[in-house]
Amino acid sequence: MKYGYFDAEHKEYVITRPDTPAPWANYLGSPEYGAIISGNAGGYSFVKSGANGRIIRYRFNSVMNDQPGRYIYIKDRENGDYWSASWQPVGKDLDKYRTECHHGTAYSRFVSEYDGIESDTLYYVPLNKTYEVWKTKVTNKSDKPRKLSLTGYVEFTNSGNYEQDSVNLQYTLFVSKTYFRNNMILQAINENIKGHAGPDDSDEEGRGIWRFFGLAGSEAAAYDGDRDTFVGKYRDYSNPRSIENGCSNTLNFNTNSCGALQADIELAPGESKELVYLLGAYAEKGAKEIMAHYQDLSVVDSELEELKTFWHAKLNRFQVQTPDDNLNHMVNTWNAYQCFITFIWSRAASFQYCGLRNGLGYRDTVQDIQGIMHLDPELARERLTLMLSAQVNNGGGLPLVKFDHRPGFEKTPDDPEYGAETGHPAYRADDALWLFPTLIRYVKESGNWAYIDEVIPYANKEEGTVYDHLKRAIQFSLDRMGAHNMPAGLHADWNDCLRLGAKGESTFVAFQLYMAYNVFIEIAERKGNKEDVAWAEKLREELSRTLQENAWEDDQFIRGFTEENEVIGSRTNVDANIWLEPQTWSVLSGAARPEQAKLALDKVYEKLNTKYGAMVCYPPINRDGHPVLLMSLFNPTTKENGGIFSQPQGWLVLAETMIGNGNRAFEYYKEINPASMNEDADVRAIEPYVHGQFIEAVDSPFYGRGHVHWLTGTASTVMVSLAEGIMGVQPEFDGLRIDPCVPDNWTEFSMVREFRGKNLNVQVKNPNGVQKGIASIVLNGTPIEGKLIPEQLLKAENDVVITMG
Ligand code: IFM
Repeated sequence: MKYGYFDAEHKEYVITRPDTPAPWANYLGSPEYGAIISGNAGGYSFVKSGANGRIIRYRFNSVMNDQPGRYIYIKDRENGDYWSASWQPVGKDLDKYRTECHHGTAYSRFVSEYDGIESDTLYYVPLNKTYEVWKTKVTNKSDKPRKLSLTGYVEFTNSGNYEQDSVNLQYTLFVSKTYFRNNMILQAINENIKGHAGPDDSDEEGRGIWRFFGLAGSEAAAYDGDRDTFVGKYRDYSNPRSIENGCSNTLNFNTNSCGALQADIELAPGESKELVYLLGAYAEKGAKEIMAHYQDLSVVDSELEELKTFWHAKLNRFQVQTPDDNLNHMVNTWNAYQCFITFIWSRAASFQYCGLRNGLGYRDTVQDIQGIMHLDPELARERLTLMLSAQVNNGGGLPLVKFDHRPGFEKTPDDPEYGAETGHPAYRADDALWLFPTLIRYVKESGNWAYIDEVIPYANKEEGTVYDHLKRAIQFSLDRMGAHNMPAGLHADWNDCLRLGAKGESTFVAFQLYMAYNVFIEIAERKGNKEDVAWAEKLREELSRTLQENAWEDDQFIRGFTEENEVIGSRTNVDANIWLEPQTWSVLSGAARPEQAKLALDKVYEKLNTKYGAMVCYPPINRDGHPVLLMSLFNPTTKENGGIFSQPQGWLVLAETMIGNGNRAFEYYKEINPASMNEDADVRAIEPYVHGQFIEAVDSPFYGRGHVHWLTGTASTVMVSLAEGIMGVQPEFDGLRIDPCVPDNWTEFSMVREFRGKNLNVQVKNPNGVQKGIASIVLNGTPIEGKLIPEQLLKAENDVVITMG
């Protein structure tokens, strides 16, 4: 079943059937003021923290699903019939109720029509503002005058902390009150208390925590501030008492609070009326200023334009036109936008993440940076600097970088306080090693070679140049080697479910270390530091020998060793006898010999591939728990336990392009491209325009179903595999290499790419149907030697013609 389509021109996904198999969401605003909204206007908003600054409710795991949200009810006052501007919560018969939800870049728009009344409702958070705007335009398309009531509705939390709000009712029910003043419902929490530290605004005397829900464009004819009065006994959001009977001007006291504002309007045939609802965590003075800003409703148009310009300018730095529309939609809009959302929000808030994590995960964040590198290298640099400052002076990364991170003063996993505060009691083996692929991408994208010598503090004490940080990251692994002279797996490597400990070893981390040596050698050579080059080359050779002697088994790499020297991921194991990560990373790191690379990737194709992507290991563990392989916690075929884990799919696509297999790389890409499932959306369930964390694998009763939408490292690995692998755009220190690896039936494609402030319009021709290889490059009419387009030859605008062959 198909529920919508991609609108490439407007960079939107348009949901045409609102009864989607799961809530299909969009992100508005930023973590300063964040809002998540589904295709039925379900979702929640928060200020600064999804866990502690939640201002409106959304019930996870609840029936009704995907409620509550940002509702606008429309009622015909003459016949008493009512519906909502989004299909839910009233849920009218879809034969009579026509609707489209346009999810765009940081806005969502719902255009609906029922019984001759059209509503066009836009939700957004203005750029760099900390409140949200809902603008609705209602048009009478019938041939008779209509008397309508429009009621905007939100269910406030009684505490910003969503756990307190959900469970500590003996307290939170008795601290909130609502008022109706100046066309707004004002909610006060702990109104008598001064000096709250929470993110919500206090009044001018510093009292209380305040939120507001206001109406501009019409006087409120009636209101409610008490949720239970609004909904009414034994009813729900599909049939609230205050919609059937009209709002009753009831404010809450020792009950749940809400904001409901009813506007009564009359429309002649063809006439339209516009209203704006405003929501935020402001006390009366601030709220009034915001309300005043919207007295002229046309401000909404300019704010929407500003948002679009902001986002589209970022996305337009890299646009492709290939024979595959589904790939184009993702590269040009949705994968790119998801990379930004994941980068900005980390794992803060979604319909699965509640905002409980009080910081940035080291590994996730350093990888997320790669996804936006080509679109905003300066933003990437800022975050990279933060992550370098969260490296401990022993070279390891802090597993969690707190939102209030103070470089130079942090406790580390060596201090018990750090584990107690963050829930991370020990180092993970991979964290700081992610710096290598990310940092080298930054320097090559930006050309900012001086960054290598920038001095950045360590998390706990001391400081060093970026170069020094890299050297210490290597040293961290060298100080923690196991019996086979491979890095220990510690508390986890990329795979959170591997507890290899201080002596168990991880081939994944060994490949990461191998890549680290390569990057370090490249940088040290360019710096002219021969001693360091020799040091790293010797270590790389030793590691290569170790890997060849201990980690290669006929046609696959093993996953590692337990502390008891048991082999994980051996072809002779009963469970989990082939793993995806070491096969892909053996290639990405350059450690696999050419024949091993081919064998290892062929093995993946043979044993792990499915029509929805490659499983992370096979067979899943389906027996007693294993102290090292924690994935046995999960149902087989799920997540790390043999699920089609989405993040490694990007590594797989990239690895195939590195060995020149364009056909297979593209086959894998199609398998995991959410857009490929647009026509089959019931199988995938989650949004066809964003990646999720994993897909249930072959033996699942729900094979193909996706989970954990939006905030996932998949966004960045897949984007890198598309940009660098398939499209082949690889920045180098001195220029841009464009070396595509594509299916052999792509005869022609093009792209535009910004590189260091210059624009390149690239036409690629593939007359002989090859998968990889460059016959010629013509830059601005002049042929150039080799595959690298030198930076110094670039003008402001450039035409590049590449012929593959
Ligand atoms: O790598 C991790 C990530 O950090 C969190 N989600 C699961 C991944 C694989 O275990």
